[in-house]
Amino acid sequence: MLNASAPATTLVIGNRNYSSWSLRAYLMVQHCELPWTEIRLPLDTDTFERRIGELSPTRRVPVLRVGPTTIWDTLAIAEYLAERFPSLWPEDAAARGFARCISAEMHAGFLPLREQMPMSCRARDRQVPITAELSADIARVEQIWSEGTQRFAGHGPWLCGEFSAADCMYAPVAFRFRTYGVAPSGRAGAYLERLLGHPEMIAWDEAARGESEVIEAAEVGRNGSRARRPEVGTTDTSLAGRGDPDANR
Ligand SMILES: N[C@@H](CCC(=O)N[C@@H](CS)C(=O)NCC(=O)O)C(=O)O
Repeated sequence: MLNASAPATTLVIGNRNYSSWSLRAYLMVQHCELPWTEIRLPLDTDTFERRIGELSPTRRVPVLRVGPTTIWDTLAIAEYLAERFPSLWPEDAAARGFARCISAEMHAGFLPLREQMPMSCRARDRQVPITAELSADIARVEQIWSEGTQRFAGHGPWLCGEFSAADCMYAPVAFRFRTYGVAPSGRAGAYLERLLGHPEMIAWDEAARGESEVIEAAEVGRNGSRARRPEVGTTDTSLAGRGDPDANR
């Protein structure tokens, strides 16, 4: 924990219901037990447009502000925090290496998953077509979750043993899987339940339910009826409905 003379820390986030990158950073600062104040700018609103420029050089959230220092981009926030709170990465070198790899992989990839299954914590029973690209992303997530929880089980029950930044990076996938009915089996399934049961995930989820903003573009797959269209390269069109791409949430 920081001492009393530590500079004020602020986390700029979007709506809890929709902002998956904000969720990741929130879990990180909470894990570090860092006292912080929140600036919440709901995405796609005039408030966001009016204020984001003065807070974020990329006009995106999350942004961490510690005294005069501004840190943007979730992976950079993880590394910045980990300099003072090393427990944000696993202690074991092999686990730490794996955690960094899969965190980078999430940060740089999984675009079909992020586009085709936008996070909306409140939403349930949504159905979208499982395109070949989406199916590959889901399979890769399941593989990572199975491998991590098996290889590092000796250090703890999380993705790389002890709870770490890697769990934060994959946390929004848990809300997505719940919304779109993706139910991994075995170790990956158990890990999904563990993530959804994390106290900070429950707190975030409850706060999301209290939010009133609705971003229609992220509310896809209602009754399997939105924007149905065939996909190039689709191997499974059994699920109906595809919403608007939204990689930025
Ligand atoms: N690479 C950035 C992505 C941040 C991002 O895309 N944030 C979204 C919200 S989850 C955003 O600010 N969107 C606003 C916009 O694109 O106007 C990170 O890792 O933090």
